[in-house]
Amino acid sequence: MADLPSYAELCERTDGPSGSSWGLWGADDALGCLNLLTAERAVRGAGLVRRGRTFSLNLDLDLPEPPLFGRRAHRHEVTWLAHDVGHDDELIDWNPQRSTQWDGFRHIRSLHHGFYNGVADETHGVHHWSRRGLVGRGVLADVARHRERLGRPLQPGAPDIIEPDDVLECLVAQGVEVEVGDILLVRTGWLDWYRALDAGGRAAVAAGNLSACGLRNGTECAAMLWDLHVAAVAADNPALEVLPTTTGLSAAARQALFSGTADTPVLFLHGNLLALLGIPIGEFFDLDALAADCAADGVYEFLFTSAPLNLAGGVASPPNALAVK
Ligand code: UVW
Repeated sequence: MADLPSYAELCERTDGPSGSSWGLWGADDALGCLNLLTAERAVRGAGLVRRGRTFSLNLDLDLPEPPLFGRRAHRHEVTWLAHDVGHDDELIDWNPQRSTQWDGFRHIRSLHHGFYNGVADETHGVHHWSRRGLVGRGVLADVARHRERLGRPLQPGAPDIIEPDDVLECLVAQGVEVEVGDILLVRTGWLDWYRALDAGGRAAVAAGNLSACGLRNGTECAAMLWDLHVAAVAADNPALEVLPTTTGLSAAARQALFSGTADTPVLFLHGNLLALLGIPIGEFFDLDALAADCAADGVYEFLFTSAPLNLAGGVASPPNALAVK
């Protein structure tokens, strides 16, 4: 896919929604940019393993606690098997989006055009991703460290916007380039900040109208990510994008959003990435140990693997993600 169109070209198309990649991988495609994870790119990723140092990128399933966005806290019950020979597990009321997650293409649609690629809602599901498996080259953009070094530290608990240039300049400062089909991991420092909160602080985060630093909403970061031709993007914060998602919008744009006249992607990065471009979004990825290692050895590229759940029709999944250096 050396000839992938630019985001500007996608905006000019008339044979599908403007700013969409619909049809690029076929009319019935449910993988989106995961199509970029070719066998060659898996080999490229595997070639980056030098020390065998492995980083699990999954949070404890019980975090955040309390859950955010009004999601329910599951119960984990360990039951006894007959004759007390051992145990089974039961997860009751478990929401795969409580903790570290991939948002699948059923999560957010374009109100005007529908779900990714214009295929029926029910044909999507994380089972497609599970059967493919995600293996390739991962790249970390440690924007939190970068901004700190610049003397402009991000404010994790505030609607502090990360601009496309913050990400691009961070990559340059780290001396690493994103290649076509990479999985880009963006560290905002939100999780590090959240972990330092006591129970009262965590309850306040869950109770309020959540504010969190993140990528600029709307189309600018979508354009940047598409033009890098990433296979997927993930961050250590609650939504990848800044929260509230209305941050920085004009009064007219807010009115358009709430009256339903504006389409979701125009205002909401989720809408652009999931519904229009087919770029999976990862949230609550635990990047702190990986980032410390990258800062220590100056190597920001690694083998990335992820095995989502084989959940037919699933909206989201824990990534079961690893980075190996
Ligand atoms: C938002 O959509 C803001 O977050 P999530 O993907 O967790 O639902």
